[in-house]
Amino acid sequence: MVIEFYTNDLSPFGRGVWMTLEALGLEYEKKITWPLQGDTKTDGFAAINPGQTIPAIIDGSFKLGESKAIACYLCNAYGDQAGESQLYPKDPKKRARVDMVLCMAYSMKRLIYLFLNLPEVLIYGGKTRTEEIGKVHEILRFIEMLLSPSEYVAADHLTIADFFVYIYEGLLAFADFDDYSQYPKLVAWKAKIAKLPYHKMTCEGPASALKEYYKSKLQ
Ligand SMILES: N[C@@H](CCC(=O)N[C@@H](CS)C(=O)NCC(=O)O)C(=O)O
Repeated sequence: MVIEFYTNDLSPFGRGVWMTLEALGLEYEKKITWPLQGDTKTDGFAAINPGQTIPAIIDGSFKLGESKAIACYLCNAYGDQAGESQLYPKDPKKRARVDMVLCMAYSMKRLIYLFLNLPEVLIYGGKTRTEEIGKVHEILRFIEMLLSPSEYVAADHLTIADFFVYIYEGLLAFADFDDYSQYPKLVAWKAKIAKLPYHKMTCEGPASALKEYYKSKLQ
């Protein structure tokens, strides 16, 4: 069965699901959806995701929204058959660690959005909030700490938590942030994620397209 995947390539949240679909080798059909053009505000879309945001999926008769819930569901439903059960480990303690980092990823995203002044810049134009740079370093210090006991953010192997943390942290490139001298583990981890076979498609092109758009809207 082909999974219907409501997203657009620029959505960081959608890209976390996109990486998961690719990591699991699932068949999916992208249904390109533009929130700013009102695509998520229709009754039809609300029936798929009452939260009226992308990403969302339809898998057979099952409809689901919220990027992290979708990534967890895909692993639960298809991880074993894909031979990728470690992406969202079943062991309660290992899984709890992935869940913890997924929850924390939301706070990271919030502070990175604060610094980049998103989504305001994209919608109305505006400036990067450079005065919030201290918050950025707090996040980077935190990721470095997550990477201290293990090579990945939530385990000693790749999990879906890596996808979301990687995508959110990568948004800092919009502001040409490159002050990574205090974060060697983070730099090594990013290089490993960048070698994933689906990285180019799900991360490189989409992130640089959104960066270009962000920069075009800066005032
Ligand atoms: N917590 C949600 C956030 C999703 C989200 O904000 N998506 C944006 C696009 S990148 C959206 O659909 N915004 C439309 C809106 O907020 O009305 C998730 O992780 O799925």
